[in-house]
Amino acid sequence: MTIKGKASDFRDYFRDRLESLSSILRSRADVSGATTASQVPDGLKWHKVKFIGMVNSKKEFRDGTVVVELEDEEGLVKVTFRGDEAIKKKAARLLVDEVVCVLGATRNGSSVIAEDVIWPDIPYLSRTPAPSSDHAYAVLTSDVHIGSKTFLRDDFERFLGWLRGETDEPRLNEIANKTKYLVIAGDLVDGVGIYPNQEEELEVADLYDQYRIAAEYLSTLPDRIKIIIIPGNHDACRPTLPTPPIYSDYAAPLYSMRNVLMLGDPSFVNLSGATFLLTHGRSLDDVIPFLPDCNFREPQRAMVELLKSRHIAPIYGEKTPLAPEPKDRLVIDPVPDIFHAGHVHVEGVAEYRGVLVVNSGTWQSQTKYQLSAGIAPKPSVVPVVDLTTMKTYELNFS
Ligand code: D5M
Ligand code: FE
Ligand code: ZN
Repeated sequence: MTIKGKASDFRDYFRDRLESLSSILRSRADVSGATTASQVPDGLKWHKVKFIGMVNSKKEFRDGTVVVELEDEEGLVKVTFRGDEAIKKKAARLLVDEVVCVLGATRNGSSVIAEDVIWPDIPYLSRTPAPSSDHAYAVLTSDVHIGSKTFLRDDFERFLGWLRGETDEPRLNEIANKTKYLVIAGDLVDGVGIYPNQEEELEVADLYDQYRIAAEYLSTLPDRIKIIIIPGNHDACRPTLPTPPIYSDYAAPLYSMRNVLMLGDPSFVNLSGATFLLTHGRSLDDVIPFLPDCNFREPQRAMVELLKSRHIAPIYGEKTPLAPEPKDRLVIDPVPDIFHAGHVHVEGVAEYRGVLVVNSGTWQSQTKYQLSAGIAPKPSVVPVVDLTTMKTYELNFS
C-alpha cells in the first residue's frame, strides 16, 4: 500500500466518522437547524450560530479559556470558550477528533465565541425486562493473562470452580447454575512479544501453549455456558481497531469448542434479549488522561464519557491504532443495554441513562510496569449481571 493511498483511506474514514456522528447529533431536537462548521454565516452584526464539526485542535490557557478548531470537509471555524466557569468546564471535556455541536455568536463567520456545546450522547433508555422470569446471568470478565507469571491461577481456578457449582453457598450456587454466558473482553492470554523483555515475565513462553491452557480451563465449564471471547492487545490478533477475532491458527483449541463464540473488537451481541457492546478498552489509556474527573481507578467513568461521545476511540494518534475502514465501526450505534470493556485491570460498574457500564477487571496481579507507573489493579472481582433485572453483583474470588 502506498502512503498516498493510506492518506486518502484516512480521509474517507474521518469523513464517515463526521457523517455518522453528525446524523446522531441531528436526531436531537436541540441540534435542529445546525449548519456545518464551514457554513457558519457571516454578517454585519454579531449573530447567533449553531454548527456541527469535528474537533481538529484544542488549546487550553492558564485562565481556563479554551480555543478549539471545529472542522468539516470544506473548512474550519475557530471557537473560543471563555467567561463563566460552566462553559470553560464543558470545553475542558472536549476531546480531539470527536464530533460536537457548538452554539455561539460570531460576526465574521470564521471566529465564534461559544455559549454551549452539545455532545451526541445517548437518550434515556427505559428497558423492558426480558419476558422470562428465569433470571439468566451473564458473567463478565477480561484480562486473564494466562501465561504470565503474575496470572492469579488460584483465584481463577476458584472462579471456574464456582461456575461449575462447587460452592457451598446456596445463593452463589444458584447464580452459577443460572449462568448462561461467560463474556471475556480480551487479553485472555498474556501473549508473546507484546512489550520489550516480556519473556522475563512469562511462565508460558509459547503462544500456542497459552491458548491450549486457556481452552483446557474453559473446557472444565458446563456446555450450557456460552463463552464469548473478543481480542485484547495481548491476544494473537491484528493490532488495529476494529480488530477481527483472535487468529484461528493460534487459538485453534478455542475454535474447536462448540460453546465458544469468537468475535471481534468491537462487537454487538444479543444475549437473552440484552444488547451488549463489547470492546477491550484500549482507548481508555488515551482518553482518561484528557478527561476531567476521570482516572484509572474508576475506568467506568471514562466509559460513560465514551457513551456521550458515541465513539469507542475518539482520539486518533495516541496509543490505539485505528484501521481506516470506509465505515467507522467504532461509532457507538445502536445504544447498547450493557457496555462491557476491560484493559485497565480495575473492576467497576456504573449506570448511565439506563445503560449498564461495566469494566470487568483482571486475573493478573500488579506487573513490574504497573508498579513503576503507580497503577494498582483490582484483580479477581467479577461482575455478574441478572439479564432480567440488570441487577449486578460483584463477586470476589481472591
Ligand atoms: O494493560 C493493562 C493496563 O496497564 C492498561 O491500563 C495499560 C497499562 N499498561 C501496561 N503496560 C503498559 C506499558 N508498557 N505502557 C503503558 N501502559 C501500560 P494490558 O493491556 O494488560 O497490558
Ligand atoms: Fe490486560
Ligand atoms: Zn489490555
